[in-house]
Amino acid sequence: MIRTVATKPYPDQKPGTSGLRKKVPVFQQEHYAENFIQSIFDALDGFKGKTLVIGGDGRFYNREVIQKAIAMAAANGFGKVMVGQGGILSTPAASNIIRKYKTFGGIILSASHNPGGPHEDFGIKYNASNGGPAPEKLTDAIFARTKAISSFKIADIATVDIDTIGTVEAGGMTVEVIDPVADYAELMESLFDFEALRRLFKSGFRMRFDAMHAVTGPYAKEILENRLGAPKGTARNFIPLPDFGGHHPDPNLVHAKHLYDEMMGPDAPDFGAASDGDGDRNLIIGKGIFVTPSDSVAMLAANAHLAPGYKAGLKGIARSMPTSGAADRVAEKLGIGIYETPTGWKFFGNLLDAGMATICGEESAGTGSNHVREKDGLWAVLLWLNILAARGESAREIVTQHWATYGRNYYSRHDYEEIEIDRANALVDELRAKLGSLPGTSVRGMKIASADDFAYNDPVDGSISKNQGIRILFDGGSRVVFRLSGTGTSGATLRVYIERYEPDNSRHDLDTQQALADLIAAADDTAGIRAHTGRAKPSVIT
Ligand code: VG1
Ligand code: CO
Repeated sequence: MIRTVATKPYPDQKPGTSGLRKKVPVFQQEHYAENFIQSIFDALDGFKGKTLVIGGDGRFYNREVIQKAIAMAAANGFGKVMVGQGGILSTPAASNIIRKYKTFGGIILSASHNPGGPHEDFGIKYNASNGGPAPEKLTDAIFARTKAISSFKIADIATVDIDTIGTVEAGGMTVEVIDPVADYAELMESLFDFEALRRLFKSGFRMRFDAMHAVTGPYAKEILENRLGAPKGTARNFIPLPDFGGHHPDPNLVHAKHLYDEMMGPDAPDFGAASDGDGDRNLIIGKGIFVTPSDSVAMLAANAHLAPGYKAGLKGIARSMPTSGAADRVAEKLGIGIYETPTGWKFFGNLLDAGMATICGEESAGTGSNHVREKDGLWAVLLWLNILAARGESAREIVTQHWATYGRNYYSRHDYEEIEIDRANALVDELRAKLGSLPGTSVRGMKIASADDFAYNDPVDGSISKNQGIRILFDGGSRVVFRLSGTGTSGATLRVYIERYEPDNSRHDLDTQQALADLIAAADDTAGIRAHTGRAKPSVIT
């Protein structure tokens, strides 16, 4: 039986950088999840009888919302849902399933790298039939709907067994529970030289992959250990836990410090990597050398042709605006297009669909390609491995040679987390108001060449996205970028992105923070970070 349940809107269901993210207790309010899911369905057209993919990163409240989503999909007229066994689907795996089985779209339950548990974060995002995050037009429509919603539809069905692979009927709809790993592993096998990788591990190559008790555990175990023959224990923390073992599943130098320390230590393995809550981010650390995500995009693009899936070369490279310009130099050398988009993977979708870009990346540890429409943590790790195997060199050699060829973009991001929303807005408003007066003036002896608030004009559909981050560009190409996070769940997070290009090969081994010290000071002078936030230093430096 289908019930129509009366409800009242919640005013705060605005999808951020990737979907709606809130604390679990917020999601547990009566009809909160139902309202948002119904708003997604109401914003969509033409899905009657079609297939919806549902999965999540296994965090607390995942199973409950999956049951709601199944019952609501049935009531709203979907013909079928495909659910990852145990409710598990990494974000890139979900994207692949949507594309491979030509489904209508998918609902992914995740708050990515944010912590999980009864008092931590939860999230819902919708991906369209191309497998990518809902474009802005759709998220705007969903948000508009959340403000007007007055009822939702749900089928009265018993709890569906999502732990047994197979097909059942529920509320007049087919529910297929699928192996979350198989299709993804097959896709990876089609892109990379698994034979060469098997030989690499057989030769004694040692690696650590830290799944951080999040969704990539089963994927890494199957691909690295079972299919590629890496020794047992290569994948660590590989069992997804609802609270990620009490840690932030954020593969950065703060939350994956243990991996960093191991990779810098005397008995470091050859290669270290980690992924985040939903499996779309990657951390790459070679023996004794950390690879910044911005550099990683550039290095993967420069070497991608060594992997079978990319041997024909790249069509173009796309990077988010705050990501360093290292990839631009590679694109220039390859003679291919380079595109600068706002933060968030949804902006890459059109470029990938139009065949204008093959590899995309963000400074926030997201890298991916046209194989799916999401960033893909394990994909980046496997491409690195393929390049290491093909070149027969260490990560350190590859990185330092890259800098010698292209120069080095020193890069760092400073995050000021959980600051008061009013104070964060005041900082941005003040900065925005003086943008016009900055060009031509000097800070710390550096002349400002231009200052603006980034607007993106999508070359494919002509849509314009404004206010995507304040950029201050100095003579010589150094820059500082300011923007407020769209994924946080408490207070505001100010992100300050700092970049300086160093062509001189003899100056490529400086400490990053020291190399950027004058720009860091200039950022504070210009934006009054300390005065506005009341913080003497950032909460996280990457
Ligand atoms: C952050 C990152 C952004 C990334 C987004 C989603 O957004 O900066 O690059 O696309 O997270 O990543 P924000 O608005 O907080 O800066 V994930 O791994 O959360 O899907
Ligand atoms: Co993520």
